[in-house]
Amino acid sequence: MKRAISTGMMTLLAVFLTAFVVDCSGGEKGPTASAEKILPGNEIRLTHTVLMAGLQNPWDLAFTPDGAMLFTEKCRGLSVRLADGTVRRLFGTRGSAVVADDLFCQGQSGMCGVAVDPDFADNRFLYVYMASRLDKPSANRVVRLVIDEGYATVSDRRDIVTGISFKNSATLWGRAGAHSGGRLEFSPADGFLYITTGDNHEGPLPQDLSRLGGKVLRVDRHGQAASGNNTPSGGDRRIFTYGHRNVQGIAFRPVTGRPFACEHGPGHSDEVTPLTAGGNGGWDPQPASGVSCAGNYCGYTSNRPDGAPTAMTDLARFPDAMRPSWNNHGESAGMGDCVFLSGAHWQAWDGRLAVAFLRGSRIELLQLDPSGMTVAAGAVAGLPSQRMRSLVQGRDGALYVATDGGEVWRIAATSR
Ligand SMILES: [Ca+2]
Repeated sequence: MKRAISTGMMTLLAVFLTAFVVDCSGGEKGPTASAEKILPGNEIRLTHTVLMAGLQNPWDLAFTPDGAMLFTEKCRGLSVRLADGTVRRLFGTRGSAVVADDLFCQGQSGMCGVAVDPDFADNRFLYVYMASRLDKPSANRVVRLVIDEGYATVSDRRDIVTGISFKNSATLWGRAGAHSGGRLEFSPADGFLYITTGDNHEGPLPQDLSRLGGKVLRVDRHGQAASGNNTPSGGDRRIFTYGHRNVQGIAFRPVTGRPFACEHGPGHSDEVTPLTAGGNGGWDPQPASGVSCAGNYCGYTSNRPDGAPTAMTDLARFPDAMRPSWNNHGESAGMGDCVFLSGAHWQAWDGRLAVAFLRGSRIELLQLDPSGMTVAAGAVAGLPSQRMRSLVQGRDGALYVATDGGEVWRIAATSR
């Protein structure tokens, strides 16, 4: 199932954008919105291959140095696809080499992120983010596993971060299991594991520094707080950034190594944000004094007496909040995962941030200035319209995509 996409189809579509956050609150003004710019049109030939199909809600992908592809399915668990196409179920529900009795699947939660240790060749460590009944009440956790040389099974389970906030009951705002975050990525720059979490539809959670929801966590391979997190005084030292809604992707900019969070918005904004250790993302869905919100959660209404929508980055409440690089104000396209394209084979796209959308069913490419602000953006044309869940650049330099429709794609740039 391979086909070349014609050169003409791969031109980038012009889109509108503003480069800086516009303060939706009507309070303090953020940086001035820039004139929209258009990503310079350039034609890159891509080859789109459907590598796998028929999966059940594939959620994340990760590659080992020797070319095996690990993938998760939300309600089944972790599997591996070897270079010769052999697929083995490793860890999860019945039928896996190792059954995880505590794993459960509910709403947006289940077996989510997967990551490969930077020293995998020596230690064979893998990591998954999963909903577990071992916590009371149930919660998300990060589990480390050792995979054997033959990619047949896993062993030596060690749960390195437990008690990551989980929504255990349905509310007016959505089902149980909502807003769990779930991405795992090791930074190639600092070697630490970054874990993204979500706000669980709980108003106080993102700004609560004693709990792990609505955060980006940064830990070592044993789950201990990384050095340099700069967590505000009194907070859980594993917290790298806080004040997030539901971070679905984290990507590390080539050369600088700076982490960027890609965050699912509440109906009016998705956001991409360059992160700073100890930074506040500015999401605070708890009601202000005199404001009432169902379930004490103002994420879809207003947390302000003047009725303005709760801002993804509330510069009125938090003037020092981290500024987003990109915000699609007028649309919530359901931002998913993101990754920087890297390598000369990507031609003009080298160094751009690829962002996947769920409801938007597309990949957007962002061009950033040296400070990390988006100066131009455009959608990749010519791809099938599917909800895109995971974006990973493989060790072969190609872009791999997992879709909610159950497919894994390989997208490669071909020479002109
Ligand atoms: Ca924000």
